[in-house]
Amino acid sequence: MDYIKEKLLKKGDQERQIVKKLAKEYGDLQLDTVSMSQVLTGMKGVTSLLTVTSKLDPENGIRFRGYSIPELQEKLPKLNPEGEPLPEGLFYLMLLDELPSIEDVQYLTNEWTKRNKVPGHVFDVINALPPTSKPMTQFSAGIMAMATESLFQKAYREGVPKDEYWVTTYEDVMNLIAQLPTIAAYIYRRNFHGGDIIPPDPKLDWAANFAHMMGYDSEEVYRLFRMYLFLHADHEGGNVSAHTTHLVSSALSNPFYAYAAGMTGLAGPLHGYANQEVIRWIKGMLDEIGPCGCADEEKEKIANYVKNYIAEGKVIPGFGHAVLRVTDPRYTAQKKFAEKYIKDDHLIDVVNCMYEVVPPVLQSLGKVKNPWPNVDAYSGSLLTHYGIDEYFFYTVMFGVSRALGVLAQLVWDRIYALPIERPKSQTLQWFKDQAGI
Ligand code: NMX
Ligand code: MLT
Repeated sequence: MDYIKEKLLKKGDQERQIVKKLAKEYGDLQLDTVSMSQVLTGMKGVTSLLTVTSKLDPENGIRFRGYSIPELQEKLPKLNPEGEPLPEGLFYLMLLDELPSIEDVQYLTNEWTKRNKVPGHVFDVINALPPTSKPMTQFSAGIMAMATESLFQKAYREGVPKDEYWVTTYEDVMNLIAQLPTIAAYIYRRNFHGGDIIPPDPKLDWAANFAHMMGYDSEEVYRLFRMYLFLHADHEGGNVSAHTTHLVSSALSNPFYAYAAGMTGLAGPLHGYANQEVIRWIKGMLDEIGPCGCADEEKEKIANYVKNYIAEGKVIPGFGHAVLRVTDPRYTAQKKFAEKYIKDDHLIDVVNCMYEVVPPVLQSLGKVKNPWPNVDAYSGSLLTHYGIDEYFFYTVMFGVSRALGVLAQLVWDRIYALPIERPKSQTLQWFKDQAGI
């Protein structure tokens, strides 16, 4: 057994007992109340999930196992003291609740390199889709096709005891994370570079290898990918991709099914699709108003464009959030990255200008709970700066990253032996009866 599994076994035994005790001895404890408006506006703020990997505070943003983004940028192992932490380190932290050493991170890099060979039929499934199909369609289909390899599914059919489900879940999770960059890069090269596929380089870390397989081999892009894959990795349990993955796997569907389902949720325009939509939206605006700086008359042009867009019943991608009530710290981290490494970039200037223009317009509507930018407002402009301007692909990159958090959590779902998730629904008559109307 590898040492990560040994640690999980030890920690998992203790925590499983705690979860069992809480459910049994404290089962009647009231944790929250639910209002009519919460049920009818997407269950916002209703505590109903157990997620250990990260926690989101509306005012302070995400903390991964208690650590903020700036703290982790300092504390997680890096290859170069000036660079960005390796996402492997964040996975280790989320999975084990321990800050990793550089050796721990290297262990994961090596494991993922060993496990990164994608079965041939996965590419056949992707190739069966027309190249015009959306990258996220290809990505989720590819992940579904990987389910043939599920060790969890096999073990379940063979009747392994429930307390051991997590062992093969961990194996599936490690294989899935190892292979996602290869699948994503394959889709990228198939769609945008005539199918000229680049094999992985065993000397590179997980993020750099992804950049390499996409065709970008510079320290600058490696650094950007390490940051990108770190920042998008997790956002507690209630976001659509995390919650879907958790829900589907609660039926003991294998991790490949569960993650493919999560990815179909990530593909929605109110969730991860915004990652790509921001750049399409800005380009559309610039086509209409022309190249612009951030002088007063240019800000006015942007504001008018924003207002007209909203008047058509559409949302401004990259702004707003279901939980956050401040500028997303993931946005701030990317802005700092741009300030440190990038000079004179028109698209980034426009993104910075939007920060001044969009929130007051959204505030003026009187209904938007959070007018501030989210993670998606910045990422596309950084990728575009380094030449990765095929914005239709960005949500796939988000999907590679999101695996780190939600799949670490999935291992814990099985360690805790969480049961099938099955909330109660009611009819409209029932809601009317409650209101007495
Ligand atoms: N532009 C225009 N209107 C907005 C925006 C926005 N960016 N954000 C919220 N609103 C509207 C929203 O559509 C709703 O209108 P109505 O009552 O007419 O249906 C109203 O404001 C209240 O919505 P909120 O309660 O503030 O937001 P909610 O929690 O429902 O939704 C988002 C959160 C993130 C879905 C929403 O802010 C949005 O659509 N943002 C743009 C899309 C986006 O950037 N999504 C990415 C989120 C992060 N991620 O990566 O997943
Ligand atoms: C995410 O990263 O999942 C998004 O910010 C959406 C969310 O947290 O609801």
